[in-house]
Amino acid sequence: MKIKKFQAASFREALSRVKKELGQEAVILSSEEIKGSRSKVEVVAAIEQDLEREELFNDSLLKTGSGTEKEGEVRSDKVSLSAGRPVFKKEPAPVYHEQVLQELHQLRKSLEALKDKGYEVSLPKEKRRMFHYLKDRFIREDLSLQLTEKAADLNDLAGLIQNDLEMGWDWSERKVIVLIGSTGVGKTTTAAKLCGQAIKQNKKVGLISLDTFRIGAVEQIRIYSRILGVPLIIASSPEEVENGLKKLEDRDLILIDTTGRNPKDRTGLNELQKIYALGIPMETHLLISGSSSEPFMNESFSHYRNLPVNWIAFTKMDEAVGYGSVYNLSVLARKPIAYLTCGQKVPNDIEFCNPVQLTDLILDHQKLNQFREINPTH
Ligand SMILES: Nc1nc2c(ncn2[C@@H]2O[C@H](COP(=O)(O)OP(=O)(O)OP(=O)(O)O)[C@@H](O)[C@H]2O)c(=O)[nH]1
Ligand SMILES: [Mg+2]
Repeated sequence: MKIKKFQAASFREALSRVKKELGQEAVILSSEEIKGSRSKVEVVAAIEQDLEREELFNDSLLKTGSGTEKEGEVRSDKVSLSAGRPVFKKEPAPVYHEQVLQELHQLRKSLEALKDKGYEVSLPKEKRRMFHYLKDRFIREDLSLQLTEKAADLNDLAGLIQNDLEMGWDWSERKVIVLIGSTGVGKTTTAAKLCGQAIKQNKKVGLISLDTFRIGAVEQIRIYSRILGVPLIIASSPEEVENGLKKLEDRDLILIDTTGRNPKDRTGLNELQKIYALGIPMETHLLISGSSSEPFMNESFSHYRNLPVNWIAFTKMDEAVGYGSVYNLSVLARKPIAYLTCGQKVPNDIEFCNPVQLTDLILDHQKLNQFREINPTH
């Protein structure tokens, strides 16, 4: 690329000189007005490689010996004769040369980066700010964009998120709840927490455990049933579940704890299908760990999506990096959120918050521990 600076009395004159010297293909890199007693304009123009190559080729015909230019030097158009051989007069490179090249390089890099970001470029400044605000809170790009398009300003975002969040789980009527979810997500602990909270509200509670698979699982739930003073039935078949439910007929709330399975393993699903085949009215809570990665959350949801999931509950929110994934999953799965669990303590570490409070947590307005100080469940 050849770059040259032109000064003239007017832009028109400068441009015609650029065309004359560098040709029609020349591009203008910068232009500015120079104030003074007689105002002038300065135009920096460049011409692409081909012409340069052509010139080099022509020059090389004139050159003798090795005579290539050192860095920082440019060829002059003027040729003089020295010892009968034509040589170029070397002139120091104009200061702007390196700078302009660097700026061009930077400009190209920025343009490429912007091109990669696609739609982001087309967002006005304020919208771009909203988009990044949401993305920084782990809300998916496509959902962030949707919210950004709908919102007039940052304050609008909270309202939009609240509207998208379906919540409001309650236990005003008698319920049989099946807790399902991947291994170690917190099913047994959550069953115990729900029992404890229900007891606080003077409800009669019962526990059924289907987990005879994992070593120690029966022992774990037995300890909880003993501490909470709740009847426990261990069932290893659908018939035993049916019989267990009959025995617990006088209970306001019955929690069925199930075996945790790897979301890639379908065996667990078949066992659960048999329980649903009993035709007994049950409510299913799919537990998803808020501390797991978003792809894992999505996989866990997909694994159980063919079961009659009524509610999603997010566990281990105390270990979560952000709450955006809670919004992402509930919107994409189109399932309401029952509650969040936020620690290992039974029965206190469970929150039955509403969309306004959850939105505050998602948007990071209120940290979880502050929220818990303001809204003690105990
Ligand atoms: N930090 C944190 N830990 C939790 C929470 N809920 C449960 N845990 C812990 O997670 C671990 C697994 O909990 P469990 O209740 O046994 O999980 P599970 O889903 O029943 O496990 P499996 O039956 O083996 O599938 C235990 O150490 C719990 O104390 C929570 O909300 N926050
Ligand atoms: Mg368990």
